[in-house]
Amino acid sequence: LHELPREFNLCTYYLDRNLEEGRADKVAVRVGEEGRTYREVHERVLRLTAALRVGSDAREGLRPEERVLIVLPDGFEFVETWFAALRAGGVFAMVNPLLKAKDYAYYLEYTKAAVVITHESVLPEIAEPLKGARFCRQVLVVGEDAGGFTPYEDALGGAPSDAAASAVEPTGPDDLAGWLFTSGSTGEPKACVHAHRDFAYATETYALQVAGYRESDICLSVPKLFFGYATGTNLMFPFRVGATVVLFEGRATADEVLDQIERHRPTFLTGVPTLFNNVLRSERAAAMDLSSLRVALSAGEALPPKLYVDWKERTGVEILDGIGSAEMFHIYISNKEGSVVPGALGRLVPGYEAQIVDPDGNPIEGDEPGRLRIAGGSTALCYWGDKQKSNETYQGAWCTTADVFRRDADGVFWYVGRGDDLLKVSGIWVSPLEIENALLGHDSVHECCVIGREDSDGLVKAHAIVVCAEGAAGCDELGAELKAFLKDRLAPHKYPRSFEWRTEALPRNDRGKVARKLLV
Ligand code: 3SK
Repeated sequence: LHELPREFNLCTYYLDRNLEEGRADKVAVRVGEEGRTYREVHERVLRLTAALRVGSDAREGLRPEERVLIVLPDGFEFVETWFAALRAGGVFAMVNPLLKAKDYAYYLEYTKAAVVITHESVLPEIAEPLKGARFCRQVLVVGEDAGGFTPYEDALGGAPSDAAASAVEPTGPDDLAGWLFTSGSTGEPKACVHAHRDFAYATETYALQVAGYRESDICLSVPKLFFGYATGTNLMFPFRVGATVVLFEGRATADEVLDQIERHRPTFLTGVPTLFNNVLRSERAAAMDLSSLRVALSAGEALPPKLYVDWKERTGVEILDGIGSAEMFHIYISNKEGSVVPGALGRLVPGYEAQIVDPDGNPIEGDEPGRLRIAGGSTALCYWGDKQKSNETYQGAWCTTADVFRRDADGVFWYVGRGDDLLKVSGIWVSPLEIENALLGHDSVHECCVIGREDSDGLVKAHAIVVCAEGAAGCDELGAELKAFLKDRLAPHKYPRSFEWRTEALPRNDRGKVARKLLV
């Protein structure tokens, strides 16, 4: 990555560049039937920047380095808010608009956000916490009924129009730009604190050199923009190359995603394994034209190899599975078009280094599994307000993850599992993921999750929670059939000793990952 200039702001880097490079009249964002050009998005971002700076109700506006809490569904306003916060020198923090009052009370206190931008649909949960928010000076609400707070459109309409009010704050590459939340396996969510340069680094490496975004792309995402994975793939990366972004409100069911594909003919799909699975099993998708797709990305949880193969057979498109994290902002190990290894996570993204280490932190030789440590120019500075966790995770340029990997002789990384999910069976470490992938090879299994459960002798054994495919039913006979099926595929200590049948989808968190904590 070239040296960044002394003055560097992500709003200029992602948005203004499109005007400078002749794309002002190109559609930047589509929501339903409406499309807005880069010029139109830019114009509204300037007005919002000015509005944030002046403040409302005679209260002081946003100052550089203060947090702007974004609690919005996907739509034009999310994009505008994200850019305006940065342009004014603020720090974005994004949370799910479907949370409960107690969650918002936590985020308001933890971020000490000076500005909150939300939507009328969130008011039933966020209104009370906002009244008690000690640090918040400005609340803008998108929608018809602002519930006594400032209507978003009024703030834009009343913003000063002089150039100084909407000028880009002359931040530097190392100034703070955004917080990305990580839920971790225990405790309250914590924010990984990132500077402007971190986001540009991952864009120039992963987005341009691995995912391969193009100006002609039309991008659609299953995860919502508040999740860093999608903020990258469906906002930052497409804007970097002047592509078009499609956004929609509401849940990304298979049907909704197929509607969006039919209407917008996307070339670039950001997905998660469950969605690929649900689309493949949908009768509607079987009869649909999916030929607009050029690239599909997967992250967030492991992509079963069978799913990769079935999807490729059906669409002709390879899914580029990768692993990323809020700590590193985005994906640092990924498959690449033309060299995908089904079941593996691929190779290091250019610009990143990795070590696989033993429990004492010493690098492991050969292809033995161990904890992954990663270094690269997008590493967060710290976890906000948690020195101990920061010290445990960030050591100089290195970020130690909770993920266990092995690297084969070709430099390909294989995910073994999260350190805290691995099971010790008969004294040997067992990866639940390996068992899950084997189970998914059976036609009767739609979804599954393997956890450790003590048997009557108090010994930990693999226990499988299975959601059956349509037409199959969980029963002792199916359990016996699955055990027989796995015997040819797994070592004897690995296959599940017990099964539990579910008729409903497995519980997932708001990023689409199976909520294992709720199953153990
Ligand atoms: O947390 C994740 O799974 C993730 C994946 C890809 C990019 C970014 C993130 C946070």
